[in-house]
Amino acid sequence: MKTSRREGVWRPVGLGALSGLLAGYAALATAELVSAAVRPESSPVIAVGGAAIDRTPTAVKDWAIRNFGTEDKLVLQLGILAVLTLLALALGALAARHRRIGSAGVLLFGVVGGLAATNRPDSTSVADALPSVAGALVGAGLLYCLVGRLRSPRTLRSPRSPRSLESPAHDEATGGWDRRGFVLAATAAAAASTGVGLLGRSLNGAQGQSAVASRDQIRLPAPASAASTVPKGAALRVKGISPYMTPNQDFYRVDTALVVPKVDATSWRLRIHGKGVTRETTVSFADLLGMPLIERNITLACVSNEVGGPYVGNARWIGVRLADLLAQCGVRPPSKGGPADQLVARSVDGMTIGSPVEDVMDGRDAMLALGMNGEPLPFAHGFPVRMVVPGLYGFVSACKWIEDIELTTFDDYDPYWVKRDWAREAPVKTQSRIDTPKPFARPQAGTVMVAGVAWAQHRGIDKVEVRVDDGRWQQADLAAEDTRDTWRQWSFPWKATSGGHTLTVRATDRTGEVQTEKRTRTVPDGASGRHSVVVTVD
Ligand SMILES: Nc1nc2c(c(=O)[nH]1)N[C@H]1C(S)=C(S)[C@@H](COP(=O)(O)O)O[C@H]1N2
Ligand SMILES: [Mo]
Repeated sequence: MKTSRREGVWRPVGLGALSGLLAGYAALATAELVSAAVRPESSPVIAVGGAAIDRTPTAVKDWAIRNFGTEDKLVLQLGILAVLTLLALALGALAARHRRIGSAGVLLFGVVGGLAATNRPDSTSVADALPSVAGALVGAGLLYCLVGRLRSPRTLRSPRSPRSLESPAHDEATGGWDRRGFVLAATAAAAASTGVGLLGRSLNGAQGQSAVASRDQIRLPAPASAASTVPKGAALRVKGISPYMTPNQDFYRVDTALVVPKVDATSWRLRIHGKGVTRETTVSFADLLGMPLIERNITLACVSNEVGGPYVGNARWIGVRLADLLAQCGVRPPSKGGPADQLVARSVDGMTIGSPVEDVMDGRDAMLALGMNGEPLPFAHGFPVRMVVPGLYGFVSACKWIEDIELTTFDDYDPYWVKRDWAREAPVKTQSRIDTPKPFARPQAGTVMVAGVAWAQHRGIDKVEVRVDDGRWQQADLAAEDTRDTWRQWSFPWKATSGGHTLTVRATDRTGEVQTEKRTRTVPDGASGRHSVVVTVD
């Protein structure tokens, strides 16, 4: 009992919690400013968020991608902020009782943030720990000072706290604690933090400006080899169907980057090296622009796409044929005696993506893409350069913000997703989706247009069939084919009778394989099964 009275200095816990909140705010603001001097990705929320993404069990990550989609990162950051808020309140309340321990707790979180930042795959320097550590020092110091203003009358009367008796800050008239001093210090801290935080924000934003300027300056030359002209009949005029070409702003985005990397195209370089590379090469963006460019329509799909899901899109890409560039570096595919069977692409944000060298060099239009639907790549889609390989899921082919290509073997190296339960090799599975009617729609009885898309990149789609309830499979009308690397629209005029009905779709690819009804999860190599939609006909 005695000990607790001696150690436990009474201070208002609520004001302690408020001090904790202010300290947390000051810590994050300081970190934001320091991260502008290091790099934006080193700020604690981003670093902890990134570390969380790296460590999230594959099933949970997949669930997050499915449920929050492109918003998954926003949800994660808000979650981290909510946890930090609670921690700040708790540490502040603790500091009201145990000033040193509470303040030390803030320092501990600085260490956690610093470790997270230096352990990210794209971290190359211990400097990445600086924002977290500096933030924590400021936060801990502020908490210590603020809580110091909260002294109770009981403490004053205690003979064991003679220092408090002498404290000139104490003002008995305000109920025992230095209200004026606290309010002044708290207000000053909040104002200073806001200023520091905003300055950090704007400095971090300015760093992206040279990248934005470099993108604005790019004029994509005419391709040496143009894309197929999309046949007239490739795009159906059915309300509610996905447009044949997916506009950039609607194109799905899946990646681990909490801050979209902003790379300046003028200083960007791509290095090609590794096993069997007889002429190691580094190319600039200008070098690529000077090479013969190909333009191709290619449908890209994500392995995390559920049956019927939205993570698939079709775009017109312009870029350099990867096989030609590799051949210039002396690379031979395994079938021609080359020693490397895996091409590992590495991005500026530390992502690693492995593709079979054989696939990349087998004649398909694998490319280093510089443009998407007539403009330089959007930042979110990999500016300045990304890979695109027809027929393979994005996680084994479509490295965005690429900066390095290493020729190696599947035995020697497991890239990012493979370390997290996903397959080494993953060709796209034959899939089809009903875009309209939407689930639980209530169409009128009569002719209802059922329509959607089907894809089996690099094999091609030969047939799409629709089944109503448990009826027989009926052939849908296929839109004209663009290329076998693109998806194909389909439609089916359904004589709908009133009542509840289930519509199911299946596609057959050009190898003759019918889309399986066997349902599998997305992990490890893509979901299989058939898309169904339940509607009620009025
Ligand atoms: N640097 C980087 N590249 C990446 C990824 C990533 O997380 N980081 N995700 C891959 C995955 S899983 C897919 S499906 C495609 C998605 O490309 P998009 O966002 O342009 O649609 O990018 C691939 N390239
Ligand atoms: Mo993906």
